[in-house]
Amino acid sequence: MAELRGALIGCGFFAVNQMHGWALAQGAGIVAICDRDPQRLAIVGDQFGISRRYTDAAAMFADGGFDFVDIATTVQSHRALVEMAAAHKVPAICQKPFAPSLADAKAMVAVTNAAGIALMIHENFRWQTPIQAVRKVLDSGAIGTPFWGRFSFRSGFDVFAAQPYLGEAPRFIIEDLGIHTLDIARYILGDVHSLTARTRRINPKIKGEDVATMLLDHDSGATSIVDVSYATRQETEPFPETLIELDGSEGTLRLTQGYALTVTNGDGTVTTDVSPALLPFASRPWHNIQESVLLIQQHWVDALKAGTETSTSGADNLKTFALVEAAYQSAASGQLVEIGTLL
Ligand code: NAD
Ligand code: 89V
Repeated sequence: MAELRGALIGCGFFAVNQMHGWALAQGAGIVAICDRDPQRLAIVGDQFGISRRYTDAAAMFADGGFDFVDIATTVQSHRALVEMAAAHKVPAICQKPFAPSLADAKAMVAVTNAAGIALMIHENFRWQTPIQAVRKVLDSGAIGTPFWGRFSFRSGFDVFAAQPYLGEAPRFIIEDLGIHTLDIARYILGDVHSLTARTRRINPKIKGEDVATMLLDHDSGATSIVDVSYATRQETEPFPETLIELDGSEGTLRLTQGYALTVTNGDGTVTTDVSPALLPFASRPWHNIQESVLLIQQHWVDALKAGTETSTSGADNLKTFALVEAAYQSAASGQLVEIGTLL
């Protein structure tokens, strides 16, 4: 099959990683880019040698000539751009967070279903090499049936330097980062039927919460804790590592700082290095995230060619996004939230 032609909308901070990913992905390439900021358009267009450049997404869709669109803008524009893609019957990838609200996200799934086009949310954290390694251990049966888990991301890294908008939003860590951690919890322990959350703001310079602790009841019967913080200073800064603890009927698994995966069961204890690759365009400490960008984009190309549903399709990601909404509701009310009432 011929190389798939992609168009990318939003040439900001993170899109540079996506453009590098497209340059390395097999079977697809970017032929057109769009950003309403001409400066960003010029920087990314020149860096990646893209001559078709637009400041208006509607004009780019009208001209056409691409097989999919990669939406790398911030959340406010996601629904309008996905609706534009659906109107032109162009399969779409949309960055997380899915949408400003669960109602918007549901409408985006409905409009793409009605148009018969694929929608994938760029929820890349489950594609990280250490997270895939955890999944493989579970699938091998080495720890039996998991009954308890902890998914933890605690950092003091200054994320506001590269993404200043994160300090301005009334919702911060759950919507921006916890969304990834909640998705990993779903990916590893399965869907969730109820959630309880507590939040705090420690950094007085930002508007939203920067600490959250969530208790998840999974359909499988497992219980997990998802805890995230950007107010945690440690001797060795772990950004952007997600640390995982799983207890199972036959053993335990620990993914610890430095990408070490330790499995203990009746056969003893084995520790494996599950570090991500340092891709040619990548830089530490972001390389874990950067590699997962290439992996999710390759997954999109392969699925689009095969006509199969992606791992983080719109329909799948609604279930992660519902956990985000539930966490804010629970933190506000102090009560447990049943996920079924939201979906
Ligand atoms: P950014 O503000 O640096 O870039 C967004 C760009 O989109 C800007 O250049 C802006 O001009 C452009 N834009 C906005 N609306 C537009 C529209 N309607 N038409 C054309 N251009 C438009 O933001 P960022 O930090 O690159 O984040 C972008 C998205 O990526 C966010 O949703 C963020 O949450 C997500 N993100 C994901 C990861 C990840 O690992 N998956 C990491 C960082 C950021
Ligand atoms: O992955 C993200 O969405 C980023 C960061 C890791 C900084 O939270 O915004």
